[in-house]
Amino acid sequence: MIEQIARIINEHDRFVVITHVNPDGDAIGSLLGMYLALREMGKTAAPIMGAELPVLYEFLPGRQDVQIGLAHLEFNASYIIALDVAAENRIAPEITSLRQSAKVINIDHHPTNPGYGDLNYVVPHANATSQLVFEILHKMGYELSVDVAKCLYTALITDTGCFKFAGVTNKTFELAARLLEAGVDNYEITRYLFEEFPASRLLLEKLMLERLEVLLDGKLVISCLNAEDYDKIGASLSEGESLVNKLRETRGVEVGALLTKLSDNLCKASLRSKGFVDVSAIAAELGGGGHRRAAGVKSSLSLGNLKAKLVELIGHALES
Ligand SMILES: [Mn+2]
Repeated sequence: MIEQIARIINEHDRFVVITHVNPDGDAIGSLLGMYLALREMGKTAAPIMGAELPVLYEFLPGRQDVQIGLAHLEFNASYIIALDVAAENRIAPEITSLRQSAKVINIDHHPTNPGYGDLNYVVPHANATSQLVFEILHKMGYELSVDVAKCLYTALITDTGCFKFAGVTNKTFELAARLLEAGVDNYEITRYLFEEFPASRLLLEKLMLERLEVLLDGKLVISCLNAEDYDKIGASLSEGESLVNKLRETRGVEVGALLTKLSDNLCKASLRSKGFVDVSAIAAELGGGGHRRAAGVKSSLSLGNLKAKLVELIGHALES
Protein backbone atom coordinates (compact mmCIF):
# COMPACT_ATOMS: atom_id res chain seq x y z
CA MET A 1 0.00 0.00 0.00
CA ILE A 2 2.81 2.44 0.78
CA GLU A 3 4.17 2.05 -2.79
CA GLN A 4 0.74 2.78 -4.22
CA ILE A 5 0.22 5.84 -2.05
CA ALA A 6 3.70 7.15 -2.83
CA ARG A 7 3.04 6.70 -6.55
CA ILE A 8 -0.36 8.38 -6.42
CA ILE A 9 0.99 11.40 -4.56
CA ASN A 10 3.89 11.59 -7.01
CA GLU A 11 1.59 11.46 -10.02
CA HIS A 12 -1.10 13.88 -8.85
CA ASP A 13 -1.51 17.53 -7.96
CA ARG A 14 -3.98 19.46 -5.75
CA PHE A 15 -3.99 17.98 -2.26
CA VAL A 16 -5.89 18.99 0.81
CA VAL A 17 -4.22 17.86 4.02
CA ILE A 18 -6.36 17.44 7.12
CA THR A 19 -6.17 16.05 10.64
CA HIS A 20 -8.49 15.39 13.58
CA VAL A 21 -10.41 17.79 15.83
CA ASN A 22 -8.62 18.87 19.03
CA PRO A 23 -5.32 18.26 17.27
CA ASP A 24 -2.24 17.24 19.26
CA GLY A 25 1.42 17.59 18.30
CA ASP A 26 1.40 14.50 16.07
CA ALA A 27 -1.69 15.73 14.25
CA ILE A 28 -0.31 19.22 13.64
CA GLY A 29 3.29 18.16 12.99
CA SER A 30 2.18 15.51 10.47
CA LEU A 31 -0.23 17.96 8.82
CA LEU A 32 2.32 20.74 8.39
CA GLY A 33 5.15 18.36 7.50
CA MET A 34 3.16 16.70 4.73
CA TYR A 35 1.84 20.04 3.48
CA LEU A 36 5.29 21.66 3.32
CA ALA A 37 6.82 18.63 1.58
CA LEU A 38 4.07 18.70 -1.07
CA ARG A 39 4.71 22.41 -1.62
CA GLU A 40 8.46 21.83 -1.89
CA MET A 41 7.72 19.23 -4.57
CA GLY A 42 5.90 21.91 -6.54
CA LYS A 43 2.41 20.63 -5.85
CA THR A 44 -0.72 22.61 -5.08
CA ALA A 45 -1.66 21.86 -1.48
CA ALA A 46 -3.53 23.35 1.45
CA PRO A 47 -3.51 22.46 5.16
CA ILE A 48 -7.10 22.72 6.38
CA MET A 49 -8.27 22.65 9.98
CA GLY A 50 -11.66 23.03 11.65
CA ALA A 51 -10.43 25.56 14.21
CA GLU A 52 -7.47 27.79 15.03
CA LEU A 53 -4.07 26.19 15.52
CA PRO A 54 -3.37 25.78 19.27
CA VAL A 55 -0.98 28.50 20.48
CA LEU A 56 1.55 25.89 21.62
CA TYR A 57 2.37 25.02 17.99
CA GLU A 58 2.75 28.53 16.65
CA PHE A 59 6.50 28.05 16.33
CA LEU A 60 6.11 25.50 13.54
CA PRO A 61 6.93 26.36 9.92
CA GLY A 62 3.92 26.42 7.60
CA ARG A 63 1.47 27.45 10.33
CA GLN A 64 0.68 30.75 8.55
CA ASP A 65 -0.78 28.80 5.61
CA VAL A 66 -3.34 26.88 7.70
CA GLN A 67 -6.86 27.60 6.51
CA ILE A 68 -9.81 27.38 8.89
CA GLY A 69 -12.76 25.78 7.11
CA LEU A 70 -13.26 25.70 3.36
CA ALA A 71 -14.25 29.29 2.53
CA HIS A 72 -10.83 30.24 1.15
CA LEU A 73 -9.84 27.02 -0.56
CA GLU A 74 -8.87 28.06 -4.07
CA PHE A 75 -8.74 24.72 -5.90
CA ASN A 76 -10.64 21.47 -6.32
CA ALA A 77 -8.66 18.81 -4.55
CA SER A 78 -8.01 15.49 -6.26
CA TYR A 79 -6.99 13.84 -2.99
CA ILE A 80 -7.58 14.48 0.69
CA ILE A 81 -4.73 13.28 2.87
CA ALA A 82 -6.12 12.54 6.35
CA LEU A 83 -3.37 12.28 8.96
CA ASP A 84 -3.72 10.78 12.45
CA VAL A 85 -7.51 10.63 12.03
CA ALA A 86 -8.72 7.45 13.77
CA ALA A 87 -12.31 7.66 12.52
CA GLU A 88 -14.29 9.77 10.09
CA ASN A 89 -16.27 11.40 12.91
CA ARG A 90 -12.98 12.87 14.15
CA ILE A 91 -12.89 15.19 11.13
CA ALA A 92 -14.21 18.69 11.87
CA PRO A 93 -17.81 19.08 10.65
CA GLU A 94 -16.74 22.31 8.89
CA ILE A 95 -14.64 20.31 6.42
CA THR A 96 -16.37 16.94 6.04
CA SER A 97 -17.99 18.02 2.74
CA LEU A 98 -14.54 17.73 1.13
CA ARG A 99 -15.15 14.03 0.99
CA GLN A 100 -17.82 14.42 -1.71
CA SER A 101 -15.41 15.56 -4.38
CA ALA A 102 -12.07 13.91 -3.68
CA LYS A 103 -10.57 10.56 -2.74
CA VAL A 104 -9.27 10.04 0.77
CA ILE A 105 -5.80 8.79 1.63
CA ASN A 106 -5.99 7.67 5.26
CA ILE A 107 -2.60 7.64 7.01
CA ASP A 108 -2.75 6.76 10.69
CA HIS A 109 -1.45 4.66 13.58
CA HIS A 110 -4.57 4.24 15.74
CA PRO A 111 -5.37 0.53 16.15
CA THR A 112 -9.10 1.33 16.06
CA ASN A 113 -8.89 2.95 12.59
CA PRO A 114 -11.43 1.06 10.44
CA GLY A 115 -9.79 2.01 7.14
CA TYR A 116 -12.37 4.57 6.00
CA GLY A 117 -10.17 5.91 3.19
CA ASP A 118 -10.09 5.04 -0.50
CA LEU A 119 -6.46 4.24 0.22
CA ASN A 120 -5.38 3.29 3.72
CA TYR A 121 -1.95 3.17 5.31
CA VAL A 122 -2.68 2.31 8.93
CA VAL A 123 0.21 0.97 10.99
CA PRO A 124 -0.77 0.52 14.66
CA HIS A 125 2.77 -0.12 15.92
CA ALA A 126 4.10 3.14 14.47
CA ASN A 127 5.17 5.58 17.20
CA ALA A 128 3.49 8.51 15.49
CA THR A 129 1.66 9.28 12.27
CA SER A 130 4.65 11.43 11.36
CA GLN A 131 6.73 8.25 11.10
CA LEU A 132 4.38 7.08 8.32
CA VAL A 133 4.55 10.48 6.62
CA PHE A 134 8.33 10.17 6.68
CA GLU A 135 8.18 6.67 5.15
CA ILE A 136 5.90 7.80 2.33
CA LEU A 137 7.96 10.89 1.55
CA HIS A 138 11.09 8.74 1.58
CA LYS A 139 9.48 6.27 -0.84
CA MET A 140 8.63 9.18 -3.10
CA GLY A 141 12.29 10.13 -3.29
CA TYR A 142 11.67 13.39 -1.44
CA GLU A 143 14.73 14.88 0.22
CA LEU A 144 13.99 16.12 3.72
CA SER A 145 14.18 19.88 4.39
CA VAL A 146 14.81 21.28 7.85
CA ASP A 147 11.29 22.75 7.96
CA VAL A 148 9.60 19.44 7.23
CA ALA A 149 11.94 17.67 9.65
CA LYS A 150 10.99 20.14 12.42
CA CYS A 151 7.31 19.33 11.94
CA LEU A 152 7.84 15.57 11.87
CA TYR A 153 10.16 15.71 14.89
CA THR A 154 7.59 17.71 16.88
CA ALA A 155 5.03 15.03 16.06
CA LEU A 156 7.40 12.23 17.06
CA ILE A 157 8.39 13.64 20.42
CA THR A 158 4.81 14.52 21.28
CA ASP A 159 3.45 11.02 20.65
CA THR A 160 6.36 9.31 22.40
CA GLY A 161 6.38 11.72 25.36
CA CYS A 162 9.98 12.66 24.50
CA PHE A 163 10.84 8.98 23.95
CA LYS A 164 9.46 8.01 27.38
CA PHE A 165 6.36 6.06 26.38
CA ALA A 166 5.91 2.36 25.63
CA GLY A 167 6.55 1.38 22.04
CA VAL A 168 9.80 3.34 21.66
CA THR A 169 12.43 1.16 19.98
CA ASN A 170 15.73 1.51 18.13
CA LYS A 171 13.63 2.37 15.04
CA THR A 172 12.24 5.39 16.87
CA PHE A 173 15.72 6.70 17.52
CA GLU A 174 16.79 5.94 13.95
CA LEU A 175 13.96 8.15 12.72
CA ALA A 176 14.85 10.82 15.28
CA ALA A 177 18.46 10.69 14.08
CA ARG A 178 17.38 11.18 10.45
CA LEU A 179 15.33 14.21 11.43
CA LEU A 180 18.18 15.70 13.49
CA GLU A 181 20.58 15.08 10.59
CA ALA A 182 18.28 17.21 8.45
CA GLY A 183 19.05 20.12 10.76
CA VAL A 184 16.50 20.01 13.58
CA ASP A 185 17.68 21.48 16.88
CA ASN A 186 16.30 19.15 19.56
CA TYR A 187 16.32 21.69 22.38
CA GLU A 188 14.68 24.37 20.26
CA ILE A 189 11.69 22.05 19.79
CA THR A 190 11.50 20.57 23.29
CA ARG A 191 11.79 24.04 24.80
CA TYR A 192 8.84 25.35 22.78
CA LEU A 193 6.77 22.25 23.54
CA PHE A 194 7.54 21.66 27.21
CA GLU A 195 9.17 24.77 28.69
CA GLU A 196 7.16 27.64 27.26
CA PHE A 197 3.72 26.94 28.68
CA PRO A 198 1.65 30.02 29.43
CA ALA A 199 1.24 30.76 33.16
CA SER A 200 -2.44 29.89 32.76
CA ARG A 201 -1.49 26.27 32.27
CA LEU A 202 0.34 26.18 35.58
CA LEU A 203 -2.82 27.48 37.27
CA LEU A 204 -4.86 24.75 35.58
CA GLU A 205 -2.38 22.18 36.81
CA LYS A 206 -2.67 23.60 40.33
CA LEU A 207 -6.47 23.20 40.23
CA MET A 208 -6.18 19.69 38.83
CA LEU A 209 -3.80 18.66 41.62
CA GLU A 210 -5.95 20.29 44.32
CA ARG A 211 -8.93 18.25 43.19
CA LEU A 212 -7.30 14.92 42.57
CA GLU A 213 -8.56 11.79 44.25
CA VAL A 214 -6.66 8.55 44.72
CA LEU A 215 -9.01 5.59 44.28
CA LEU A 216 -8.99 1.82 43.78
CA ASP A 217 -6.20 1.11 46.27
CA GLY A 218 -3.98 3.79 44.83
CA LYS A 219 -4.16 2.47 41.29
CA LEU A 220 -6.37 5.21 39.90
CA VAL A 221 -5.74 8.94 40.18
CA ILE A 222 -8.65 11.00 38.91
CA SER A 223 -9.34 14.73 38.79
CA CYS A 224 -11.84 17.14 37.28
CA LEU A 225 -11.83 20.55 35.61
CA ASN A 226 -14.65 22.48 34.01
CA ALA A 227 -15.16 25.14 31.38
CA GLU A 228 -15.57 27.85 34.04
CA ASP A 229 -12.11 27.04 35.42
CA TYR A 230 -10.65 27.69 31.98
CA ASP A 231 -12.63 30.93 31.66
CA LYS A 232 -11.62 32.17 35.09
CA ILE A 233 -7.96 31.43 34.50
CA GLY A 234 -8.06 32.71 30.93
CA ALA A 235 -6.77 29.44 29.50
CA SER A 236 -7.78 27.90 26.20
CA LEU A 237 -8.99 24.29 26.19
CA SER A 238 -5.96 23.11 24.26
CA GLU A 239 -3.74 24.13 27.18
CA GLY A 240 -5.19 21.27 29.22
CA GLU A 241 -4.30 18.63 26.62
CA SER A 242 -1.41 16.80 28.24
CA LEU A 243 -2.08 17.65 31.91
CA VAL A 244 -3.46 14.17 32.47
CA ASN A 245 0.00 12.64 32.03
CA LYS A 246 0.93 14.10 35.42
CA LEU A 247 -1.72 11.93 37.08
CA ARG A 248 -0.02 8.66 36.25
CA GLU A 249 3.49 9.71 37.30
CA THR A 250 3.21 8.27 40.80
CA ARG A 251 4.41 4.84 42.00
CA GLY A 252 1.66 2.25 42.10
CA VAL A 253 -0.68 4.26 39.87
CA GLU A 254 -1.94 2.32 36.87
CA VAL A 255 -4.47 4.78 35.42
CA GLY A 256 -4.68 8.57 35.38
CA ALA A 257 -7.98 10.15 34.37
CA LEU A 258 -8.81 13.81 33.86
CA LEU A 259 -12.45 14.70 33.37
CA THR A 260 -13.48 18.05 31.94
CA LYS A 261 -17.00 19.43 31.95
CA LEU A 262 -17.17 21.30 28.65
CA SER A 263 -20.81 22.40 28.86
CA ASP A 264 -24.06 21.41 30.56
CA ASN A 265 -24.47 18.32 28.42
CA LEU A 266 -20.94 17.50 27.31
CA CYS A 267 -18.00 16.14 29.28
CA LYS A 268 -14.73 14.69 28.16
CA ALA A 269 -12.35 12.27 29.80
CA SER A 270 -8.66 11.83 29.02
CA LEU A 271 -7.24 8.48 30.11
CA ARG A 272 -3.66 7.28 30.53
CA SER A 273 -2.44 3.89 31.72
CA LYS A 274 0.98 2.68 32.66
CA GLY A 275 1.22 -1.09 32.47
CA PHE A 276 -1.56 -3.43 31.52
CA VAL A 277 -4.91 -1.61 31.43
CA ASP A 278 -6.13 -0.98 27.88
CA VAL A 279 -7.72 2.47 28.22
CA SER A 280 -8.76 2.50 24.54
CA ALA A 281 -11.14 -0.39 25.34
CA ILE A 282 -12.56 1.56 28.29
CA ALA A 283 -12.98 4.67 26.14
CA ALA A 284 -14.60 2.57 23.40
CA GLU A 285 -17.24 1.31 25.85
CA LEU A 286 -18.30 4.92 26.32
CA GLY A 287 -18.11 5.86 22.65
CA GLY A 288 -14.49 7.11 22.50
CA GLY A 289 -11.23 5.60 21.35
CA GLY A 290 -7.47 5.96 21.16
CA HIS A 291 -4.44 3.88 22.02
CA ARG A 292 -3.79 1.19 24.67
CA ARG A 293 -2.13 3.63 27.03
CA ALA A 294 -3.66 6.93 25.91
CA ALA A 295 -7.30 7.36 25.02
CA GLY A 296 -10.22 9.72 25.39
CA VAL A 297 -13.94 10.05 25.19
CA LYS A 298 -16.58 12.76 24.88
CA SER A 299 -19.85 11.96 26.57
CA SER A 300 -23.26 13.44 27.23
CA LEU A 301 -23.25 11.84 30.70
CA SER A 302 -23.03 14.27 33.62
CA LEU A 303 -19.57 14.66 35.13
CA GLY A 304 -20.62 12.65 38.18
CA ASN A 305 -22.08 9.81 36.13
CA LEU A 306 -19.14 9.70 33.75
CA LYS A 307 -16.78 9.55 36.70
CA ALA A 308 -18.75 6.73 38.35
CA LYS A 309 -18.84 4.79 35.11
CA LEU A 310 -15.11 5.22 34.57
CA VAL A 311 -14.25 4.15 38.11
CA GLU A 312 -16.37 1.04 37.59
CA LEU A 313 -14.82 0.16 34.22
CA ILE A 314 -11.28 0.84 35.40
CA GLY A 315 -11.97 -1.23 38.54
CA HIS A 316 -13.00 -4.17 36.35
CA ALA A 317 -9.98 -3.77 34.11
CA LEU A 318 -7.67 -3.75 37.14
CA GLU A 319 -9.18 -6.99 38.44
CA SER A 320 -8.93 -8.93 35.20
MN1 LIG B 1 -0.78 10.22 16.75
